[in-house]
Amino acid sequence: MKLRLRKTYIITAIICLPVSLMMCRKAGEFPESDYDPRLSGGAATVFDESNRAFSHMIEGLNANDIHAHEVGDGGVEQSFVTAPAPVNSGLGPVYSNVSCVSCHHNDGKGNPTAGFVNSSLLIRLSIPGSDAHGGPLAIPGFGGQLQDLAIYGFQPEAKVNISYTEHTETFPDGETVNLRTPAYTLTNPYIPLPADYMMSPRMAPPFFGLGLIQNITESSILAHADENDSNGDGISGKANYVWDPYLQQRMIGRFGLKANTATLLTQVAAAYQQDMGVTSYVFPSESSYGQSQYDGINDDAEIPDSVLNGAVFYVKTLAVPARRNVKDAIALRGEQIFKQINCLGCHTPTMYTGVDVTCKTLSNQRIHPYTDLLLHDMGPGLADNRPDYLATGTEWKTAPLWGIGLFEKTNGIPFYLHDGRARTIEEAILWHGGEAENSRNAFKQLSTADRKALISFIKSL
Ligand code: HEC
Ligand code: HEC
Ligand SMILES: [Ca+2]
Ligand SMILES: [Ca+2]
Ligand SMILES: [Ca+2]
Repeated sequence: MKLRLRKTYIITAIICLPVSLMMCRKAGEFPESDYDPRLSGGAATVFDESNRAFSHMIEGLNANDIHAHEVGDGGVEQSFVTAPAPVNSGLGPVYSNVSCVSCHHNDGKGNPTAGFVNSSLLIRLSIPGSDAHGGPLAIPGFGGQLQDLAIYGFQPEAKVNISYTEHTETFPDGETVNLRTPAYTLTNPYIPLPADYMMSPRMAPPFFGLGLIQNITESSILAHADENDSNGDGISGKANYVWDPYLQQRMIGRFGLKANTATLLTQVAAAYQQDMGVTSYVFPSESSYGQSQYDGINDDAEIPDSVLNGAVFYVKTLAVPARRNVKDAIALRGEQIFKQINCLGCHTPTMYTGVDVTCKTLSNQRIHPYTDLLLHDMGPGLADNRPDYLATGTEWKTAPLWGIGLFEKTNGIPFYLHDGRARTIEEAILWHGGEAENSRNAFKQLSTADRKALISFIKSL
């Protein structure tokens, strides 16, 4: 393992050195031919196709940073336990899972079950209206997220029941695909739920490349927005703007499936507090604060600042896996089709990062996330009917497609879309509606060979 890792780092270094030397030039000054299409994360790319593909540190960190990354790596793997305990104390009283990686499997995606170890689905909750900052209105007694597990002596807020109904879609060549529509019901609430509650089921997305995402300038995200669809292609992406409770300001949203969080610090601190019931300097109160199950203990942070900061630094500095099969004729044909049927109207292939003075590897990079980080109406089939800041009940952030071809390796059984309903890439595409309806219909009409080519392109990412 060590040996192979060293080899992949050496290869990365050989490839990244000339790239980083070229970095003094401004983005956009490069002729296409200067680029290696494998470098999905620019200098922050790693060459590994194994089940650990999402778990590598970016190059170019100093000794302090490497230490912080390693502290974070340990931290995200730790399972929390009921207080008092000598280590990792403070789970709950109510929670959704016991560690980061039990939801984000192998630093990758999760699976769409609920209420079990290793299940990665959580339910966001609200009632109609919005809070003082334009965000979702929390349900009294439940807050903005459902915790479906509890430590001994406490009751989960409710249990989640998921059932699926299937229907079949047929391609013109006769090949069929089964699509499953999920239905969610909450059972055994610890107190009655209001009649008009709304829920948004969400499955854990991968961790890697997030330092790059954090570093894309706001103006280059807005450059892709087209709220009134002035170019008439049926696609009208818009940015989400959210309240950051730590910085106490309104900011562009980048993280979360509706771009509902602005910074990695808030995202990770909220994961500790809401997903695991673990308090920190960012969120010093338990998720159950103010509820009847609140344990009444005036909590100090249950994790030291170094653990929270380490976890943030860890996800910031995970490298993006390199693209594969870049010279494969079928995949290249698929790339043309991806353009032709306007998948790239939302899945923007190329973005540029700005400057991060603390990290050269994340600065001024040409990257290939295949997302515009914008919100799009995806139609009634994918709707959760729960607004989240500026995102309506039918809008979702374009899912990044980098690394998607490796989900089978990192997850065993891969699951796609915000709630994991899709089991194959074909299923995921067939669920596209709303602004993506034209692309979806064009996909459905492709010849067998073109359809397979498109899928093989996506699997090369
Ligand atoms: C119960 C399962 C669960 C646990 C435990 C969990 N997460 Fe998540 N994570 C999610 C889900 C679901 C989302 C999407 C949230 C949303 O859309 O609001 C997410 C989103 C994220 C994101 C944003 C990714 C992106 O591309 O936008 C980061 C970063 C993250 N989690 C880090 C962590 C860390 C670090 C921990 C441990 C401290 C953790 N998570 C624990 C389920 C989980
Ligand atoms: C209007 C914008 C838009 C267009 C056009 C579009 N997509 Fe998407 N795509 C999205 C959004 C938003 C999601 C996330 C939806 C969700 O999770 O419910 C997504 C999700 C996906 C996923 C699942 C990713 C994952 O990690 O689960 C795949 C695969 C995908 N798109 C491929 C395509 C292909 C191929 C095309 C062209 C046929 C296409 N998309 C066209 C916006 C778009
Ligand atoms: Ca706690
Ligand atoms: Ca709650
Ligand atoms: Ca448009």
